Amino acid sequence: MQSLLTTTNVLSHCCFCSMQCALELTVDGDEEIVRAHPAPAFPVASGKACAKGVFAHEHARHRERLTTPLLRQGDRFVPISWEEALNRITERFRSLQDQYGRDSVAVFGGGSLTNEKAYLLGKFARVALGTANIDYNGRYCMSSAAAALNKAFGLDRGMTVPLSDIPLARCILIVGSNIAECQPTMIPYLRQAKAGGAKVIVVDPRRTQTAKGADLHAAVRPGSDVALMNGILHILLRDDLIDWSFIEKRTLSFEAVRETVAAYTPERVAEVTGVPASDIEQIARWYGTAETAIIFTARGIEQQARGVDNVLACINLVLATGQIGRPGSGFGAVTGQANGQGGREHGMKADQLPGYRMIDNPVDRQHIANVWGVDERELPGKGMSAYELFEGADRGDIRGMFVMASNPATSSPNTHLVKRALQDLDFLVVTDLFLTETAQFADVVLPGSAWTEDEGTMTNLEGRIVLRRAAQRPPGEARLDWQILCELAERLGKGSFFAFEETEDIYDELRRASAGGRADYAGASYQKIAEQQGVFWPCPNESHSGTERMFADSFAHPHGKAVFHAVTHRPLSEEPDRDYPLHLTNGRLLHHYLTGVQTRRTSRLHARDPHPQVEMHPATAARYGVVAGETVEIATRRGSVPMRVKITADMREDLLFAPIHWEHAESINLLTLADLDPISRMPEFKHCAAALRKWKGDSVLGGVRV
Ligand SMILES: Nc1nc2c(c(=O)[nH]1)N[C@H]1C(S)=C(S)[C@@H](COP(=O)(O)OP(=O)(O)OC[C@H]3O[C@@H](n4cnc5c(=O)[nH]c(N)nc54)[C@H](O)[C@@H]3O)O[C@H]1N2
Ligand SMILES: Nc1nc2c(c(=O)[nH]1)N[C@H]1C(S)=C(S)[C@@H](COP(=O)(O)OP(=O)(O)OC[C@H]3O[C@@H](n4cnc5c(=O)[nH]c(N)nc54)[C@H](O)[C@@H]3O)O[C@H]1N2
Ligand code: SF4
Ligand SMILES: [Mo]
Repeated sequence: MQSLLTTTNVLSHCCFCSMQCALELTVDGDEEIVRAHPAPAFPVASGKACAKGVFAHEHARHRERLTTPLLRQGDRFVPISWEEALNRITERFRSLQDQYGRDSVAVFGGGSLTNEKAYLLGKFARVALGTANIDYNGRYCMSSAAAALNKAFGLDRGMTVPLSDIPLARCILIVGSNIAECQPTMIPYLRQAKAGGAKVIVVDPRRTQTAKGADLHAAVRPGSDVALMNGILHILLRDDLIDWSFIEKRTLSFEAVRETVAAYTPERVAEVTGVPASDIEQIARWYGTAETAIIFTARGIEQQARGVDNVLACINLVLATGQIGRPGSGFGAVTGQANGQGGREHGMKADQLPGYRMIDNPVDRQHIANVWGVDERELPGKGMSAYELFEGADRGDIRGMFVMASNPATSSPNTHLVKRALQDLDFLVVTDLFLTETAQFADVVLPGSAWTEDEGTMTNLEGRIVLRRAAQRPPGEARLDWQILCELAERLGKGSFFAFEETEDIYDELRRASAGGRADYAGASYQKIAEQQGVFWPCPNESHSGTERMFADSFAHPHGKAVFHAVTHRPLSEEPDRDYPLHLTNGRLLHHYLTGVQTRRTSRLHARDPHPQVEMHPATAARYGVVAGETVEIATRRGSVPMRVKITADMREDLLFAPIHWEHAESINLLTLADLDPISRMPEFKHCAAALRKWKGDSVLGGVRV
């Protein structure tokens, strides 16, 4: 009873997906979270949360939580003091930079960091270390969407409309996005739209939970989405379902697109995509005649070496029909990580400074140099992108690395190279909650802070900045991430640039740094965020309440117009052939999150899916003579992984699907391909050619030999 009397409720937001559902955490006198439930009054998920969110506080107090700094000694880690850890890191980074140059030490961040921490990590790289080389896991996530949005609209805010616009749409086209498992609390908005008469179309080679709720599912052949979108536009032109006045007044370069799509007849597109011509006609009719419409894309089409083209093909449909900038009409590249939106705005990206300023733009550089109080000439230039950092380490150009809140040994493509590169580094520091697969390569591991321990802001998939309050202190000697960065900066002789007392100080500096930039947070104070239940950026000043819907009157390019881009269908980097006859794709399961470091440590989530299973159609299983539960070998040109078989009729017969949530020998990235998109540098995660073989090794239980 005692603890009940002393409990307090803290308003927080889930640490996992981009919905950022509000959670009320009930904390007792010992700082234990005794209850977590969806906050009823917060607008985003209106009193809902999925199981991941409700149990998310469990991993923060898991017995394997890192509670002291660790130092590698041979094959073991031994606990050391903070003093020793920080001194050692400072000395090693300094000596590497003296010997090999400033850019030889790289920083790698993550999209689960708050805006404050993401901003600080960027400043830490550029000011404390003075290195050009910082990038983050969002390169593997939102980079193709970001590049396409910038090219077409001049600005990358994932969704141009708020979630509350979804029920106003009369047609919703979802391409390569499995909302039902990845943003489950968004489903009620789709249901409301359907109840209002909207047609929902899902384009996915698998009949996902999202597709099952749709009016039409197009089981597209992997990698053929550009052909499908061009085919739809071909029909819209043929049937004059085009908004000519919008094209004329608000866009540029339509003519080249018109010429390109002329060749994409329904018959030809049906052949390339495997989607029946009658379905292509139906999609075009529904999208082209709807009064209001939204297109959503996600990683299914973006995580390809032609990911930018894929998104541009979808945006061409939006612009040709003028379905943007009005209530219920817009485009959304559905952001993935908790702070996947904010994380890409404030300077963790190799080519960007805070507020979406560009690091190679002299005016942008000067603004940030003024806010930081440094000489503009001292700011480094553009660095290497995520996968390229590991290629750089493999070559010996990168000698030291500081990783915070990411597990790239598991989440990068073709991890054979990445692990070799991590192994070869002269000095690796990893700041995490757990001893991840990446941390196991480290020289020093630092115990950082969990989502329940950090105050700070996150920007959700709508562009809504929300405020998460701290509910407990880090366990043992674990420290708040931002304080670790400030301590290290101090030892690197740059303490005066990192003299922050609390997270709000960091945020207020971020607001100044972003002021006048494209992602402008200047007017979105903590107080306003709390009062308004989130603020949509851009919010340029104190009297501005934020921008829910983008591009009502003009786009963000200097000329104010949106730009069409003609794109053509091209084959995948690795199409199936005689040796590797199947497509291998991968993605998410409802109850796990990314490399599974957090969700596999939550008993009720882990129990749902303790090991990965490779999914295939019954006809595929029959063809290879395999049965459900049997262990098979999935082989690609990079390697092979044993996995148990799951049989489901909800997918194409030419496809295997494996989940991404496991490390070490169970990780799908031992098989994936690292071809990069020429513009976004996004790897071709989603597809490679694979062979399915009978497992000849030892008996395997979910990938673990017994
Ligand atoms: N439960 C859960 N939720 C999450 C996450 C998680 O790990 N677990 N992660 C979060 C993050 S970081 C992200 S980025 C998002 C990802 O969210 P999504 O992108 O929606 O998730 P994925 O499962 O990776 O891929 C989506 C779909 O793409 C399909 N696909 C594969 N190839 C193609 C193709 O060529 N064309 C088309 N049209 N579709 C294709 C796959 O079959 C899959 O159903 O989810 C976020 N939410
Ligand atoms: N094959 C394939 N590979 C993929 C994808 C795919 O679809 N297919 N998806 C890609 C995508 S979209 C993404 S986003 C990446 C994600 O790739 P990762 O960044 O590797 O993903 P996580 O598993 O979330 O790793 C985050 C780590 O940070 C820790 N952490 C979480 N919060 C904090 C914090 O506040 N502070 C500190 N210090 N640590 C924290 C967690 O314990 C965890 O170990 O994976 C990519 N890789
Ligand atoms: S994982 Fe996403 S949908 Fe589930 S509670 Fe967290 S933010 Fe909400
Ligand atoms: Mo992601």
